[in-house]
Amino acid sequence: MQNQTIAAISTAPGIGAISIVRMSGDEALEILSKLFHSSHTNSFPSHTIRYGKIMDDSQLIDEVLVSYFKAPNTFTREDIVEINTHGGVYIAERVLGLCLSHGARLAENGEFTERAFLNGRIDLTEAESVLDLIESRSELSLKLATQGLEGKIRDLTQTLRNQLLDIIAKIEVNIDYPEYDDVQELTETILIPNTEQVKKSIQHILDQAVYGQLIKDGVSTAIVGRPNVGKSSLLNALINEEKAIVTDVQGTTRDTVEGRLNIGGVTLNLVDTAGIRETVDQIEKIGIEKSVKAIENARLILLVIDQSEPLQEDDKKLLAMTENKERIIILNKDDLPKKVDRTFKDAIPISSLLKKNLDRLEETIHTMYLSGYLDTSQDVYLSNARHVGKFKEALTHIDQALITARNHYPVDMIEMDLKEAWLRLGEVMGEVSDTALIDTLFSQFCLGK
Ligand SMILES: Nc1nc2c(ncn2[C@@H]2O[C@H](COP(=O)(O)OP(=O)(O)OP(=O)(O)O)[C@@H](O)[C@H]2O)c(=O)[nH]1
Ligand SMILES: [Mg+2]
Repeated sequence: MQNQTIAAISTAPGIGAISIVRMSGDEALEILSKLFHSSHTNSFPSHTIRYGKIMDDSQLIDEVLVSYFKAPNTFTREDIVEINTHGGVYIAERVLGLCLSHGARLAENGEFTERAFLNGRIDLTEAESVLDLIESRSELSLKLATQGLEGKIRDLTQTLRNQLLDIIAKIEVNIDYPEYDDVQELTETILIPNTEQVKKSIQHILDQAVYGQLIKDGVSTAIVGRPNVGKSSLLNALINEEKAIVTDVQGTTRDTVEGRLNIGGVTLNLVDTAGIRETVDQIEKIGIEKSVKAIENARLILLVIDQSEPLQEDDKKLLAMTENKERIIILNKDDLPKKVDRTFKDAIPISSLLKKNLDRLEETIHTMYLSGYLDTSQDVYLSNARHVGKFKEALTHIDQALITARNHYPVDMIEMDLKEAWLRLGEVMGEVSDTALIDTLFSQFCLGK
């Protein structure tokens, strides 16, 4: 079935220098001809730009530049027309309205990219990388997104699939011509070692993906401690903004306060929490429950201790509560005389008030999550949760295949799991006809993308 021509405003809403109305589909040029008046509309060579006027009957709407890209060398592999209007919400909407009244349909979120995928211009990993590219917030997350865009995730996945296919082919030959191959020998010398090789590669990719996901999603970090130790002061000092209220009243912070910090490519998603202590105050109690939840949900805990006071029961409780988590102990108020009666290994003395020694804290966090791990010029990092999920599923099937092989079950049983693994990896690139999945994925895009 022929696709209807779609249209949307592709630039961000609001006032800007230019806005772009984009159309994709067989009728794009024909629709354009009904609203675009130019001194040479009779010929519009592909991949060129024309100056002209957008007219609604005899009314001039705007002076514009129009680019025309003829299929198939276009983003969607369909004809594409892009009308560059003057920036402004109303003008762009007016031009879009004209496109729609002359036969285009309003595009859905991500529909241009979805067409690029459906028409085979890009695979799913590349389409998802477009989204990651748009959402990237640091140099490193941008690098990861471009890895996907360059097709590196596809190539990596395809290599593994070919290796699996090779093993499957050997099994097929054995099933078809059992007289030529000794099953025992085939299993011992080829199936098990080759499958183990694939397993090792997938395992390595999944180990690396932990860093990829960290870069993409950031480290969820909770700032915790008993009241008045300076948690909110620390949040404010780190993000350089007076975001959380700071007072010398115990129990100032009642609700969690969030902030974001980029430390050399590692994004910290910070949550400042209510000070934890025994209390009868109803509101404070709710805040404290939220703090406990924040501790559970966080990957990294910044446990703040006021080193100008002796250690208190509430401090001890928090030390015990966070013992098994990734944690940095922070000895705050280092500008005051030291009264804390215990030493802590690897604790970092700081002063949130004077912003003293924060660089050491940041260095520690950076080393914890990045140093030595990421080399985007050498390795490909999965950062997309869907890809990681599919790789994990593939690994489960490969493990099962190995168990079957080691137990000397018939080779077609090994093959079943290897095929499943091969299919799961295919799903990474979108080799599925699951339209619900595809629709959900592309709906995350903005309109006009
Ligand atoms: N001298 C000194 N005072 C500090 C420092 N950090 C915070 N304070 C003071 O300690 C008091 C409490 O600070 P907050 O940041 O509100 O403490 P909190 O841990 O968020 O407190 P709650 O929200 O009540 O749990 C304020 O008066 C701050 O100015 C520091 O490094 N040195
Ligand atoms: Mg506070």
